[in-house]
Amino acid sequence: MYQLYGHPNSGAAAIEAALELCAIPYRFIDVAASAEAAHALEKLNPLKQIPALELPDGSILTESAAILIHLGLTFPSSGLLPDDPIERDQAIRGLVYIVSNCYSAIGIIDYPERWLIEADEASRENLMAGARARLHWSWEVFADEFSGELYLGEETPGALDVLAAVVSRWAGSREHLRNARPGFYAWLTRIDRHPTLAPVFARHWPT
Ligand SMILES: N[C@@H](CCC(=O)N[C@@H](CS)C(=O)NCC(=O)O)C(=O)O
Repeated sequence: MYQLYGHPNSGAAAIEAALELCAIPYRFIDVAASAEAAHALEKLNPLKQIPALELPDGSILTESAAILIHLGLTFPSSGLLPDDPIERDQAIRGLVYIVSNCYSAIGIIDYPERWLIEADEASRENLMAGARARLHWSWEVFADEFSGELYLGEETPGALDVLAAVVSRWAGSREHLRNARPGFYAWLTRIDRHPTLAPVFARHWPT
């Protein structure tokens, strides 16, 4: 069985949503719930980052884009990745765009001291503000570049939709997009309401 290491309000929500779209059994291991689970994660991923996915054969996948591509290729009927090779290329491009431009900026905003030699308060604030501005601009570019690849409400959402809906929840990105790209913002909220995804997101972000 697949075992997903994560915790609430995290990028593990994207993988959990994808596992639900694949309609396969999995176990969710909350690494914030016990020292034992946190230690198990550290053995699997020296970065101590989630999501990490243990495959049924015992091998480990980290990195959200790699996990989503694995699930899309292993369960093609899930629709996580498009069948058409040209569309699939663009979906993979979009996944890599999100993790390298948006998810990475979140890591800087959450842990600015990792990127500073002298982590005084002024340097931390300066770096966090710059990363936040860059993150919001990166989402504007994503909205403009990838709107043609996105879920329109008739078919099943894919991996790109799911990852965008999760990573856009942090560091004021949704609030920024509400004004800067209202059409894209409306699309994100439509993904949130998808009947398979809404219960997953409610577990991670209870209202
Ligand atoms: N490149 C990784 C980033 C994963 C990541 O930053 N996860 C966050 C939680 S949403 C985390 O584990 N942060 C803890 C840390 O970096 O120490 C991916 O795409 O999956």
